Amino acid sequence: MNPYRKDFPIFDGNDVVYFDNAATTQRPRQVMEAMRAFNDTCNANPLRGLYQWSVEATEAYENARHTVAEFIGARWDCEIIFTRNTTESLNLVAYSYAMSRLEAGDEIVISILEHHSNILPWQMAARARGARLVYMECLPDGTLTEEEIRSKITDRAKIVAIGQVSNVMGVTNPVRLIADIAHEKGAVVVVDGAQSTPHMPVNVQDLGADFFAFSGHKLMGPMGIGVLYGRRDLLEEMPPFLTGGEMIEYVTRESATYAELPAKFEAGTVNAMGAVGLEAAIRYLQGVGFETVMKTEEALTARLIGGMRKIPHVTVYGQEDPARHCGIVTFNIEGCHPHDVSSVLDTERVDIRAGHHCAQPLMKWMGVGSTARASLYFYNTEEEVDRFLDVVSRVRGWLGYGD
Ligand code: C6P
Repeated sequence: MNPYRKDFPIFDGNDVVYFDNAATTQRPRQVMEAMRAFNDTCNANPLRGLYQWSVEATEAYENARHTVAEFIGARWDCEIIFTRNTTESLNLVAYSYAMSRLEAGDEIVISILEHHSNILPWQMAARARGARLVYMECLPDGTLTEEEIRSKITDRAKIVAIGQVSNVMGVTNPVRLIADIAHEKGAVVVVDGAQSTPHMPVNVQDLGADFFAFSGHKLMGPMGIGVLYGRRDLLEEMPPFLTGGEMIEYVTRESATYAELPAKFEAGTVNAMGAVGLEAAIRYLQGVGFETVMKTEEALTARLIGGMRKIPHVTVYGQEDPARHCGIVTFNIEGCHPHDVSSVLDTERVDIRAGHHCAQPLMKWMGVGSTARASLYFYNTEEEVDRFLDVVSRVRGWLGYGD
């Protein structure tokens, strides 16, 4: 039995197979306990009050920032901006950095593998500034080649925005190589770490990321807390994204000066309890250890993909090597709409995602309208994989096919 399962109350007393971890992960007791402790001992508006509860709430919030900074290898705590999620983090960069820096004719380079959250903010900025959005195309298995990367990142590139792990293919992109090439051309590098941070050690400096975004809820933290890492010198020069309370230094009737980092980018009352929950999730993940996370996921993914390959009429997308899936297995069953596949699986309490996975340009490139997707985490088990395979092997029968 998986030794971590007992930490997750949601798995108690039911036999749900939860394979939608790329959408959101389950939370261990320890995360809820940390949030409860905040709630029960020092809940007050942080960064404002001069009384004890507010001071303690501020301390808890800033400790969480420090933990996040260490977790992803930031040099300074003030390089960590708390947001709602990856989507908001990427929008912050687009609205603040791109909108203030881009000029007509500049290029923003992204890849065809991107999630809508790493496409739409750049479409918006490109449209507003007269810049061009350029796509790096991948091979059929989701790989970006060095040749393709070099051919698309030219002297005109000012921003290169890349997902570290694709939420559809599960492939890990060569972020360091992309960053080196982008920096040679004078572009900044924005990394969407939504699908990588929960599964592998991340160091923003080793990656060469100028900005790095991720969401708490995908690594066992609460929903509504996310992170933007930004290089200090860049953040210092950028205009605020949202304005209002707590992000100011001084306000007159007509104008305002802004607070120093990170407050400049955290307008309004912050999600301190969410940050505390995220910190607890990071501590929990560190307790499990990435070696265990990766080894467990790799073994489960190999079992799952190996089983899928034996089932007739099933197409698995992405790389041959299960180790290169980051626990994400996207598939289709011939003749069956992915929504039907998901509904049939649901009747057996097997939870997967079906649809376009917020990656419609990639779906179009793959030549499909939608797919089904199973996504694993280290708390899943071999028994669950076997149950999933058993149900998948019976889907066509359920839907009326004879074979
Ligand atoms: N992908 C999935 O099922 P938010 O919603 O802001 O926390 O994360 C957005 C996001 C950004 N980039 C990538 C690569 C992602 O996978 C996601 C979220 C979920 O695949 C929900 S669509």
